[in-house]
Order: sequence, then structure tokens, then C-alpha cells
Amino acid sequence: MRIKVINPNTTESMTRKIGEAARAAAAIGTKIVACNPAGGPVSIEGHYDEAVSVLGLLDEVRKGEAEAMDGYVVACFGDPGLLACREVARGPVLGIAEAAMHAAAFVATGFSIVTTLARTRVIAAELVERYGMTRFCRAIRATDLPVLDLEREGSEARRSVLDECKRAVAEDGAGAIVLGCAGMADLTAEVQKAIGVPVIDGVAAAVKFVEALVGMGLQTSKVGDLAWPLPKTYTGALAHMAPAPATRRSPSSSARRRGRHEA
Ligand code: 5HY
Repeated sequence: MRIKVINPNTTESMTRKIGEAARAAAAIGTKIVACNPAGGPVSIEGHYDEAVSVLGLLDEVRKGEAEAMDGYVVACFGDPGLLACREVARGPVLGIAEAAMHAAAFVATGFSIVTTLARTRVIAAELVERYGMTRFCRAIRATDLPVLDLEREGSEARRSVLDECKRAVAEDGAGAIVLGCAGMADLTAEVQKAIGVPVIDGVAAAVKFVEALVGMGLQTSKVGDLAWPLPKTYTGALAHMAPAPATRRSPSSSARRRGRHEA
């Protein structure tokens, strides 16, 4: 199967790191295609960054349909545009926050989230509520690190994340830690060894959950609110993002394999 892992920010080094984490988790036979939009914010640190990043993210999912991708991962902890991505995808689309929280709830009765800038804590809190994780989430902690500090050699980022995770275990009663940024993916093993509780990177969790869903033959529901967007004109610089009529949608990879086109 082929899973497209999309970093919605445009920092290539983070995309490479995310791709490595995804490939380390992927099963033999799963091809990971890691990418980021050509244009957009270099890091996503708030509502505005998220909103702008969704256009490039959606473009990558729409391209993925023509590339016959079997599933997608939105590799940003705010799970930006997740439902919109599901509207334009046939296969499963998972956000790293949703995937990480569910994985944590499978291995512990309570988890803490350790994220970057304090101002993004409210975004994580909204997702905890939306995903029904309030009863599991013990705390949402911020290292107050800019996201790109995680990309800077010699920064204090690794130490700050580790120290905050230690405090979460000692003070929150957290049985597991959810890493609140895709850029922390390469810290998972080191932090887990140091603090002695499960540490979940949403990139790996999302890849495995997409594999499981595709393996069960499950695709995104195309009834109701996640049905294909209604064909209509989009004007100006966004004209190219107009929803395609059914006759112009790419067949799914399974239909290609069966030599059929679905509506
Ligand atoms: C992320 N921002 O995973 C989020 C983390 C955050 O550019 N990639 C980003 O703090 O929201």
C-alpha cells in the first residue's frame, strides 16, 4: 500500500524527519511518500498559520488521489483541515493528534501532551475535547519552544522536551506521553527510555492506524458530510481547487487494480 504523509508546513528538514519516522514505523510493503506544500508557513504555531496551511495540504491530498494513494497522514499536531481532507480523499486520512491520543488511551488510563509554544495549548485542548479524550488527558504542557527550534542543531529543544515529559510523569499522574509536534518524532525513543512510560509520536501512530484501516478494507465514508465536495466554480487564484465532477475523479488504487472506475 502507499501512504502519503503530508507535513503542512514548508520546512523540508522537518518533512525529512517526519518521513524517516513514518518509514521506521511502516510495515514491509507499505510505501511512504512524505511531502510538504511548496508554499505556506515554515512552521505552524497558531490559528492563522493553520488556516493558511490547509490550502497547500488539501492540494497535496488532491494530488494524492491522482497518485492512487491508499491513505494519508496529516503530520501536524493541530490536525489542520482534517475533515476537509477526508472530503477529497477516498482512503483513510488520519491526523497525528487524533492517532496519538487514541494510541495513548490504549496503553494508559491517562496521558499528558507535551507541545511547543504555550499559545498552541488551546488548539490541543480543543482536539482533546473534539476526540472525546477529556477523561484521558491529564494535562497539556508547553515547552514554549518555537517549532523550528526542534530543527536547530544544538538548541535546548531536546532537553526542554525531556524535562517537561519528566514533570508530566511526576506531577500529572500521566501513564503515557503524547508528543505534541511532528517535529518531535525523532525524540520518541530517547524520551521513552529516559522516563520509563510509553511515549507516543503521532506520525508513527497515524501510519500504523492507516495501515490497519486499509488492511480492513475501510475507506473514508462518502455519505453525508464526508461525501465528495459539490462541483462548483472557484474563482481567481483558487480556481484550480474547484471540486471535480464525479466523471473526472481519479479511480481508487483498488479500482485501478480491478480495472474499474467508481463514481
Ligand atoms: C506541528 N506545528 O506538528 C505543529 C506543532 C504545534 O509546524 N508542526 C508544526 O505546536 O502546533
